[in-house]
Amino acid sequence: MDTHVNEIDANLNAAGLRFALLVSRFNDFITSRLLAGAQDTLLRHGAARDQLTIIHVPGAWELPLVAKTAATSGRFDAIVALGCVIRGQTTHHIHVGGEAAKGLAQVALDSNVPIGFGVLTVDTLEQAIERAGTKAGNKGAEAALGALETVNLINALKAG
Ligand code: INI
Repeated sequence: MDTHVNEIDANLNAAGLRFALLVSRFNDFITSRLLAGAQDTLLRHGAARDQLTIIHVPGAWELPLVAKTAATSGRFDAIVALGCVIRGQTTHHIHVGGEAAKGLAQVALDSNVPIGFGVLTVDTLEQAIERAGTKAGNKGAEAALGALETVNLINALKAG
């Protein structure tokens, strides 16, 4: 008997796709590197420069609301959310990081627009640097790749 397993494997072609890159000003020293990684990744996968829109937000706390506005605008196929939450003397960072993660997940589910999660939550500045283009890679680049694969996957699924 001739049986086969159906399989859908998305490509990583960014040509023709429109991306919003949301980047927090808070901890800009780190988030600017995450942005550079995300932008570079999308361009190297075929995105057109004029299809990338960089949107600056105050901090990780504001990412979900701005992501929701971008997602529901109809202007973007995918979003990449970039931020950096570093542990402080109080529990403030826990609330900021937790709400950013929860809010972004909710926005993606509600809007059907994929959101790459590039918000670092770390204990020290050194850990942030490690994840912003040094020994632990660049989480902005990873988030961009995640958003790209997901939008192509959703489009492939819809195409049947
Ligand atoms: N915003 C961040 O992006 N990272 C942080 O580490 C951070 N901490 O710890 O305070 C932070 N706070 C600012 C917050 O995101 C809002 O912009 C601010 O509260 C104004 O609403």
